Amino acid sequence: MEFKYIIYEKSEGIATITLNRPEALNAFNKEVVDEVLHALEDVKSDGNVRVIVLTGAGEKAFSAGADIKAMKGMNALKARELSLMGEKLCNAVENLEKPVIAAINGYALGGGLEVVMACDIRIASENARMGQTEINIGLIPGWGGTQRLTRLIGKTKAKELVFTGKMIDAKTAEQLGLVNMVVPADKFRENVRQFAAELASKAPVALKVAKALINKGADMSLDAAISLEREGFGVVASTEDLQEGVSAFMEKRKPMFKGK
Ligand code: CO8
Repeated sequence: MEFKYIIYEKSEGIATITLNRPEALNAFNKEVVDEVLHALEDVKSDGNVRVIVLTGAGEKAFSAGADIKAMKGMNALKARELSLMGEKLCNAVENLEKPVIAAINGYALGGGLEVVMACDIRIASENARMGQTEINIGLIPGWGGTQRLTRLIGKTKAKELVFTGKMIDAKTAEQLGLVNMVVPADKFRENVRQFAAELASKAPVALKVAKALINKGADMSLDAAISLEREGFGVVASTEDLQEGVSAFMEKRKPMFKGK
């Protein structure tokens, strides 16, 4: 597929998907969502890809959310369609069996923040600004924001952000536990690359099972989730990569994991 609204690159086990509609601050329309979903399908079937970085083109925005201009005259059916579209995207990111890093290079607002929250790791540039700003245009988050935000930072702060629609800076987002780390703007791409490379060097099956356990287990009873962990542990323990990890430890060398 020819991509028009994203840049899709793969190198050294890292696939980078760059939202590329800077004239609209990388706002999501149907075409952007379709292209990201296509790239995620490719990532799924490419055994060489170990980790995905999702980011925005330009210095200004990761994404300013769903395309507001496409909402003019929107009826209930169209709104439902738009909501489903974002839900599909967020679920595809969350359920992908490889880690996804959100590299937040600027604004992540509305649907932009909702996509960020579906990622596994969030790295923000110091000049990033985040918010569930939908209330300012008379809307609510419709791509899982009320739920994922609450699960990430708790009801108290989630209500404050959703009710006021205010933007917060990267440091505040880090203090709230919304992002993993904040890095200087001039070292942003380099730091994201280093973090991605670190994840790409880990055992893929272990990463895949750990991601599924943390995501699924968070919505289960502790007892059921721990049982699930036991089963997952059994699967990971049966991989060739575990034997490689043990051998590498004993031979005092770096392990070379193959995802088997
Ligand atoms: N959609 C479409 N175009 C956008 C969007 C957007 N979300 N955000 C910015 N743009 C466009 C602007 O219209 C402008 O284009 P033009 O030059 O043609 O007028 C261009 O991008 C640059 O933007 P600004 O001139 O506004 O840049 P500023 O630096 O002055 O301001 C802001 C930057 C503060 C980020 C400002 O653009 C802004 O507030 N944007 C809107 C952010 C927002 O509210 N996002 C939430 C959207 S709603 C949503 O995501 C809901 C998801 C769930 C949907 C469920 C469906 C029912």
